[in-house]
Amino acid sequence: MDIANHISETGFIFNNGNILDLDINDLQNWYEAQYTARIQNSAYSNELFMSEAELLHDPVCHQLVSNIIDSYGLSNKDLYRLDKLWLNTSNHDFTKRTNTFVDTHYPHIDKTRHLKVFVYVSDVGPSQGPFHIAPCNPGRYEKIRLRCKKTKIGDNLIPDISKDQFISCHGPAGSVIIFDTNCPHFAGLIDPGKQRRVLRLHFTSSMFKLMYNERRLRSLWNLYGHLTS
Ligand SMILES: O=C(O)CCC(=O)C(=O)O
Ligand SMILES: [Fe+2]
Repeated sequence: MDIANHISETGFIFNNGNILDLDINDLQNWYEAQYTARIQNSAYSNELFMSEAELLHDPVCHQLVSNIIDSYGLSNKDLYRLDKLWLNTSNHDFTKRTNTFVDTHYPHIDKTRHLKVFVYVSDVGPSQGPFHIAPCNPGRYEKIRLRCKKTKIGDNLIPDISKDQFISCHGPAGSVIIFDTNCPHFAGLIDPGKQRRVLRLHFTSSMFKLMYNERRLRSLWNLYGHLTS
């Protein structure tokens, strides 16, 4: 599949099901162990940032990320380069939080553009806050994004888009979503008592015209870059 072409036309891919043939039990155990052990020390309330060292040296992490990159052809230096990996657990209370720069539960584009890959680690039904996206040519929103101010709250919200343009991506653990953050998207609401676990990978691109941590990109590239080509 030519991922760059596909993304530039419709902005996203949703593979409902365990497309990467992951051992879901292993994945969930690994996720839980990482998350439980370290979330207290995380700078973020519901997510854990995997460091460059972990991406380079944790064997489970490495195998998983390699599998994703390889399966989708995400190792073309001129197109996409791995930047970050997050473990994200959202729940109902988190939905009610305030005072964030972007409320992810409203249709928005991201101020910092990425290609994001979500791998659902838990089953995500309609009541577990499925990711929603309005398919589009991501170029369409680039002007709007470039007008956004880093410090201004809400200027990346896209309010004038009807809810029925959004696709609700619900699916079992292992389902994969890949999207350009220039397509309007939002996180669905989570019912009380339910949680949603997602692995989130961020890829940068020279097309996105941004400053990145070149040193980190380079070391990750050295490990993951050769995979598909
Ligand atoms: O968690 C979600 O479903 C969406 C989060 C979001 O807006 C993002 O990752 O850019
Ligand atoms: Fe977003």
